[in-house]
Amino acid sequence: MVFRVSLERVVKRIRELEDPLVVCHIDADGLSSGGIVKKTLDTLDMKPEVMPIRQLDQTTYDDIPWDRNLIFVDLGSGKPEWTRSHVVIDHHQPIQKPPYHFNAHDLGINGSREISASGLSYIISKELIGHSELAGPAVVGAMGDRVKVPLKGYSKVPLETKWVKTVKGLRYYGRETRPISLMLQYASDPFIPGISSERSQCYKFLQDLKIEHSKTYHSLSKDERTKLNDALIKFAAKRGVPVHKMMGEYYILPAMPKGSEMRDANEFSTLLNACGRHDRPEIGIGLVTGENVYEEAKKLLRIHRRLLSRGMDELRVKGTEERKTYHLFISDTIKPTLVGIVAGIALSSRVVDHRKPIIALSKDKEGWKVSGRGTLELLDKGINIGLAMREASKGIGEGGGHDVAAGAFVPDDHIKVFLNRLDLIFRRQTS
Ligand SMILES: [Mn+2]
Repeated sequence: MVFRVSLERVVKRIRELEDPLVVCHIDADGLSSGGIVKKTLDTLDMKPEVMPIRQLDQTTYDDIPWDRNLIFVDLGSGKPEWTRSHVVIDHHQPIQKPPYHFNAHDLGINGSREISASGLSYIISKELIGHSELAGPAVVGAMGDRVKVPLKGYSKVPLETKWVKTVKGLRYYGRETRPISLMLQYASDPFIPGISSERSQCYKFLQDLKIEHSKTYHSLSKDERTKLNDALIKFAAKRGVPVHKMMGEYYILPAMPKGSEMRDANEFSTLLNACGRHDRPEIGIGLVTGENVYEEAKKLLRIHRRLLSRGMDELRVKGTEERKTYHLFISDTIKPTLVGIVAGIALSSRVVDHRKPIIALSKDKEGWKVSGRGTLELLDKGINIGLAMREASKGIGEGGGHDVAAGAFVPDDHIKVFLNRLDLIFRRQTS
């Protein structure tokens, strides 16, 4: 009931808005959501504008035309004092319940693991224009924000359509665009000893199965795919890998071109992230709304990959400082927007010991951008990076995020205290 009432109130409000401006976050979920709302309002001939921003705080406050009719997506709940009279579609922890805020938590949904802003945006879109191809991006945003798979509850609404196909298979990255040899080499979480990060072993493994290594997972015949799945699981089981985490449900966008990142929801989310993190969020919005910007986005993805691999080189050369409960990596060259991804790769590819979380620091103006990453295994042991970041930055900085990936900003003077606090918090979480 709360859900229906809230939905109808927000939808009615959106219809009334003149000359609306959509303000969205620049990550995959933010761009998916922003694109969904934009395209929906385009369809209604409301001619919206979109303004993607890195975050909503003092540093961006002055950029926002507060006298216009604003629709915030994937942000806004944390600043009710600013967004109170505007529409907000968000899944981050709310502080208040203003009338036009459509927030997962107020609707009885666990916003951090069960739905993304893109999922909520799609529900609003469906109410306004019915089911549409925007079901695809709805799932893409969910993958970007690591919503729990199989999707459930309201997150399943896009799955009712022909624009999203639910399939079962290996949960590793690159099923649509990477040669299988590469997909296996980069397979992590769960990590497979003897396959992950072992290039020549991957070739041998495929050769033994008589599977052409340059084919993609999706281009294998059904028989080949079954053969590969079975053999890989058997191999991994012998080496103590939690094999139930290797296979699972994932989502394909069948209307998208074969061989493009846009066909696999996970790969699409990486493509969007590349746009946002390399200062071309409008390209990401264009992908979602169906403009002809794929080649441009691909270029950004290539730059993204190059910078990540340079970041990994720096981490390998410099190494990490070992704290009691975590690895500390202080980067000199990696962009603040990429350092978290590099930290995540280091952990999942076991370049650093996977039994401790990693905290990475990158210099940002008057302070430090902090990124923390964990693994699913660490979550099982009680680690929650998001809560740790929030607690450690209390009174000295700003921090928060998801259980497995989170960040903070801490001024120079306080970074030591912050890092010491993290040690105490992680110890408490696992005791
Ligand atoms: Mn989000």
